[in-house]
Amino acid sequence: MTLVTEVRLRRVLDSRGTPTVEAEVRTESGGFGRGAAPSGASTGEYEAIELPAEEAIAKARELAVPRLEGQVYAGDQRGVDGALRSADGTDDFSEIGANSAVAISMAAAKAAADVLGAPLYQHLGGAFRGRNFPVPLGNVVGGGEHAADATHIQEFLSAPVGAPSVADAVFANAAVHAEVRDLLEERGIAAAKGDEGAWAPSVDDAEAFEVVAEAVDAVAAEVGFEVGFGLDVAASELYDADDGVYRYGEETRSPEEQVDYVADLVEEYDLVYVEDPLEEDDFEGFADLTARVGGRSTGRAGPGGRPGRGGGTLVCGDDLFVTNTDRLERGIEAGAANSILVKPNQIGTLSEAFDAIELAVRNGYVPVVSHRSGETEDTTIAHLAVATDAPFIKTGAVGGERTAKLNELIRIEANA
Ligand code: 2PG
Ligand code: MG
Repeated sequence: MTLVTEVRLRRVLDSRGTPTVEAEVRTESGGFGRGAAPSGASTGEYEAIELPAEEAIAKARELAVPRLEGQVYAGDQRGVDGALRSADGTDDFSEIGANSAVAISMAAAKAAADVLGAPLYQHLGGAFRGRNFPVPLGNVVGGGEHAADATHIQEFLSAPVGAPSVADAVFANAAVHAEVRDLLEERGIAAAKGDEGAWAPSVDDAEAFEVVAEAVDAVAAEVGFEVGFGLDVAASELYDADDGVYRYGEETRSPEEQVDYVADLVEEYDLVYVEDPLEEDDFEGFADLTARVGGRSTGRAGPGGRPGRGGGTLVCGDDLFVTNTDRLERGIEAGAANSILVKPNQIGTLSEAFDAIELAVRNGYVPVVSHRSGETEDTTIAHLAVATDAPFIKTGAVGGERTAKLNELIRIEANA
């Protein structure tokens, strides 16, 4: 029934106005699915390779489509993803492009769900999923590679860990975003928005901490549940490998100082979450920081007692792990981090993103499903988070390509 009969590929726009790959998959029984690849700006060195959209499409048409049409079943996700792997023939999808691969992988999953007449999360996760929803981490202030002349730390994330529902959490993040705007205005600071819709004021990181701390406290008092905050330091972008230091403008920090700095921030602001606090090759530094803050006792209550929602600070590897099970295994051995960011396009297929999540959960690492800074209206990651019971999702706070995912979560929760 789900035999793939047609795979179409085209260029569409992403949220930065850059061409990206969109795939459509049709099946024998009339099933239809469409998926579009996101794209990073602060990409990890070890990510699967994104090719220019036109090239990725040409290569996928030549090498992958003939191995899919009439050959594989959309309902057999591993079959589809295995065909993509063998069509490509490299470790990093440099032949057909991880952007073509992930678009096709997601489109096939949606086509299979269409044949079933079931929501995507149910097809991916099974009949018993759909009861737990991720806490959305909402980017409210940011800089780094996502905005010029703004903070050095890439993302300040609102984390409504006490929200009774995903809808409450989504609205709390939007309220923090609005509160930040008001607080900046009071301080006479003008702010444009960065790539993910976060405010990108020309302030130093210390001032951003003040503003975000005040904003989350104000919103927590208003909504009556705990709203914490977290960071994506995106430290690989700050790291100067020649000199072995992290550069915050004029200021520099040695790797040891960087660990101290982040540990102090965690204590001072009771941070829920810290992503990429160190550069992508520093497994040891990650292990040091995790030993210091990963098991902190915060007295934070986790709704439903779900792992990762209560207790210590999450130290999350994004560029460190790149959704890659080999790198995650290395991290597990080293005790580096206690959480992994999961971005399907970093590895190229949904099957491998699932594998990373399963390996993480088996080893007590908290998976955080994530968008990219360049996004489309595609909502697959919302379903992926529900399908895998992921305790967190990072997908922005405002902006159409972000609200596409957030509103999808609200719908899934309402219909579950
Ligand atoms: C990150 C992501 C998403 P980018 O670093 O986590 O926020 O950014 O997609 O630019 O890598
Ligand atoms: Mg990151």
